[in-house]
Amino acid sequence: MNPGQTALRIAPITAPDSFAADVIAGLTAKPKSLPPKYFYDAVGSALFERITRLPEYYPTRSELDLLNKHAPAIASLFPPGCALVEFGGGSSTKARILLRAAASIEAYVPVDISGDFLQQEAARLRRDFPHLAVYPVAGDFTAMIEAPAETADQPRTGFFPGSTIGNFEPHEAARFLRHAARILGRDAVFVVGVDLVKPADILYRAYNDAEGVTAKFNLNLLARINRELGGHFDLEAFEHHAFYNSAHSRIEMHLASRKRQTVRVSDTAIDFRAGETIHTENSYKYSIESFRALAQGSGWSPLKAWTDGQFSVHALQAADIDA
Ligand code: AVJ
Repeated sequence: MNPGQTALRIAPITAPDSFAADVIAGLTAKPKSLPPKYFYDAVGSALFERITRLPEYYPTRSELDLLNKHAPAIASLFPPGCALVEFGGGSSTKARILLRAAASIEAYVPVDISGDFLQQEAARLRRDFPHLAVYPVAGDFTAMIEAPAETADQPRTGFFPGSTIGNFEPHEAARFLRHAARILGRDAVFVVGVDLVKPADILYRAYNDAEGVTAKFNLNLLARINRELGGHFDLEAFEHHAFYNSAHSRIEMHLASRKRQTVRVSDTAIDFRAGETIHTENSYKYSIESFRALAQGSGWSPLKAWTDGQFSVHALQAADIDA
């Protein structure tokens, strides 16, 4: 390696791939479910990119506008010489807004399961921000034990955009926030993007777009099982269902069997009743207040929140655990 060039740090931080085991467990459970993290193979990631540009899917546009508009205010909260740790930072589009605004960021640590994407992105970032140290970590960010040793002496800032936190059950979100507090350490600031509760028709349209891209994204999970695990799903025999469950403040996505059928996945036969669904995703929505309460109960003090009425960006400060 050339002197002066930053080492690419890919640390194995998860158990070997458990896709097969998770799929069989989910499809043999009652009710059937699959973890949403498996949406994002190459095909699924490309479909998600298309979702973010759909007219009905407001969250990405809202969050980008909020970050652009308030980047100086957000950056002013960062400790000098800090390392920015992004949870799920595969494409650094949103982090770049903070990197441009905050001269205080000395290092950037994107943590993502897609290792190839991370490598490409790290190279581009080093070119665009020559003074920035980039330490990519390939792995599941919920399983990350600690920040890279290279950042041990730097104060840390966390970044968790996209309302990815909405994929967690509220108690899991609380656990993740506490976990992030441990990784980020004393005096850390944490910037979290959170989608807001709003009228059901707007939410419905955001997950039932006219072009059918979200349906393709959902069905790709079955296509991926066919490709990678020798599954025998007929994609025509399942349909995309997405609806707002107001009792739980969450969008639910399901794949519904159009008929009674048996589908073989490697050595396991899975029976479906007509209309039976596989629950593939929850996307929890919060109010500013309900998210603040969640953060407050999970090791963080709310510092500030920015919103356009649709989406919110929260800045949290690590609560002093010794106090
Ligand atoms: C990436 C989890 C924030 O919940 O809105 C988009 C994923 N699913 N359309 C979301 C998603 C269907 C997205 N998150």
